[in-house]
Amino acid sequence: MLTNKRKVIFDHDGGIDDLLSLVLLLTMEDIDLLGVTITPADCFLEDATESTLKILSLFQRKDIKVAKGNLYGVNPFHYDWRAQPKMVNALPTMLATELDTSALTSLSASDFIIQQLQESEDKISILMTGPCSNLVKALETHPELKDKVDEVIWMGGAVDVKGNVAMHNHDGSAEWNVYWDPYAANNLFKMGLTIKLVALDATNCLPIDMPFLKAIAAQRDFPLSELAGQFWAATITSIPSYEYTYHLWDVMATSCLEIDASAIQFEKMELDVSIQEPNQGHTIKSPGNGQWIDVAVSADREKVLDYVLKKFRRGF
Ligand code: AGV
Ligand code: CA
Repeated sequence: MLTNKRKVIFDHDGGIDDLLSLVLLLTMEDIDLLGVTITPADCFLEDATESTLKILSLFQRKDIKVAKGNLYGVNPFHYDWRAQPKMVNALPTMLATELDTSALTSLSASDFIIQQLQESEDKISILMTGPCSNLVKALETHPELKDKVDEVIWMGGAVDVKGNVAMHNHDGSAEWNVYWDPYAANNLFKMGLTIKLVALDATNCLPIDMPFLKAIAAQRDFPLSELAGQFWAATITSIPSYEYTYHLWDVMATSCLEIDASAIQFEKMELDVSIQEPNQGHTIKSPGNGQWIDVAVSADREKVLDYVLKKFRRGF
């Protein structure tokens, strides 16, 4: 289909805000979503595949292909986090939606990315809200396809703030999407791509708290708000210490595709990724030695909130 819309592949890892990012993406009129690839990171693969297919069905977008990832990082997510998305599939709207697997491709996520980049005449942007393993594998095996990548928008990293990894052998400096596969992230930052990194530095201002849930609940007559309120409610039992509190992480990264540029502030930084203990996965400033990356350093809380609330005032 000939279109002037911006072409996007969405790679997510099945978490609750990953799935809400898919919902948000499907409301964007100027985006041509070519496919959804799944990283089995902050989820179990079959749960995330089911939720993804059902969300596409709810939007009548079964034409969008879905590819499952087969790569696993060295630092697995906590199993109780990986089980969170099971709640999503148990919600009435999801249970009442029939599972249709016809949009599933037999290609792995990285092979699907390769195929799309090879076949497209236009450049493609990659939005990633989980670890970056699928994209990195695709570009390692086909380096010539780097030129086909327009921009990478990645929810990941923590630069001038502490991270959200709390493990025995870690100093707490890393963000989980980078930590899961730090080797892939280290390679990603050496590929010379144009990268927008939506780091904890910016997302910290938007925790999923009661006032936020109340604001969504107040507009629950709109089907998207009803669904989003239920999805986010499932995150509220996260132990309320910083490392565990849920934030508007992936949704903020996704919003970068259309939100007013004044809502999220970016700064160019030269970054590298540590692959060693005790700060494995830390996105470190590395003057003279790293890759220049546009890092989201802060966000206008009200503008992002208004945007999200407005976008969810509609049906499927
Ligand atoms: O570090 C944020 C990333 C986001 O992509 N994920 C969750 C989001 O999808 C990992 C994560 C950090 N803390 C978490 C996470 C928590 N308390 N529960 C589940 N996932
Ligand atoms: Ca995620």
